[in-house]
Amino acid sequence: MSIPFNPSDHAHRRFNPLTGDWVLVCPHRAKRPWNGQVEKPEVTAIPRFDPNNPLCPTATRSNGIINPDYTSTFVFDNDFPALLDDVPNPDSLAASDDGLFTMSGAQGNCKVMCFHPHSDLTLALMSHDEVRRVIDKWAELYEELGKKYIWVQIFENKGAMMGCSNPHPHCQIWSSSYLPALAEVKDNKLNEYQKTYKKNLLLEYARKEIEKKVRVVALNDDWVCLVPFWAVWPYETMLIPLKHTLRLNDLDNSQRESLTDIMQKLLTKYDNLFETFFPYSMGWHGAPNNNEDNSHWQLHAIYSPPLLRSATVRKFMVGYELMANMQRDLTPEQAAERLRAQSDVHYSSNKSL
Ligand code: H2U
Repeated sequence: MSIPFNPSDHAHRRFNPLTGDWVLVCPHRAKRPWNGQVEKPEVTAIPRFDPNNPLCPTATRSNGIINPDYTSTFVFDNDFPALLDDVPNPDSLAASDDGLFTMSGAQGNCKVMCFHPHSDLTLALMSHDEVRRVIDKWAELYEELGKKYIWVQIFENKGAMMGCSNPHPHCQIWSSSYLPALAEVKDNKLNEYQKTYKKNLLLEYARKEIEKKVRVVALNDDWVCLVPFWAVWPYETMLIPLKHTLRLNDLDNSQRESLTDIMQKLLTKYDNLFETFFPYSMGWHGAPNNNEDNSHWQLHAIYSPPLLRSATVRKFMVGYELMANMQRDLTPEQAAERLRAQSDVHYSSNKSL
């Protein structure tokens, strides 16, 4: 082949040093016509208050408990928790010496956190102070739950397309007695990198991405928002603090203020991209709570949005992705460029950040 390689035109694979996974990038496919499924646009006319919505203030939840008339954030134990503290471990006979039928115990706690009393708001549309209170509450919960659980997973499923069961702005917090699979992989990879290169992988990565600029979506004094070099979802992004920070509760006042700014900027750009309430799953990853040396860790957030071409055409992680290798069409650089180009003023309002 005599044509020189061009990553914007030619299929190639990229390595994710955080997980050890590869992603297949096929930029030429972004030009193909789409005859597949078109999702119904998400219903955006959500009532501010619905007495039958169990996440609203004063509403009655499925278990009969009445929510307080909350005015800021509101946290409660999930009425249908996936993880419970009071669960026995499998006995030693359950460990199989042929390596084929191994079980391990799983204890934990699941909480739901409402961001705001109004159902028609999102983090992009809430005020700066309201979002700051969400960040403070995340940090507080992280600290409190981290005293008991090795891993505290804060995540937000936004939009029905991402399995969110309720339009009210909220996230979930699942704390566990074990390191979840992805956390364990990252812990190992971050540790290996630190040992090999004598550098913190994510701090080094963030520094180099800021120099290169092509995948940076937004930058301020404390944070960078970028489309990772190894992104799998079309508009996947990461938020990384610029200084070494292990966990959410380690963020100082300046980092929390600038996180509020950059998060709202990103979420506004997301919404503006296809003029829709952009669906996504997001989550925070920080050092495990294991009293070990975790200097190889660096706090970060990951946003995984499913939309590809419009408010109604999504990326499906099916066939090749499930059976062989994650695959994407537009390049991370193209995705970053499109996000960067979006206004910081939300399309539905005159609100400027
Ligand atoms: P999702 O929209 O991401 O599914 O989160 C909503 C959570 O709220 C879900 O986990 C919980 C569900 O179990 N929930 C309650 O705990 N009580 C209720 O009355 C309704 C929903």
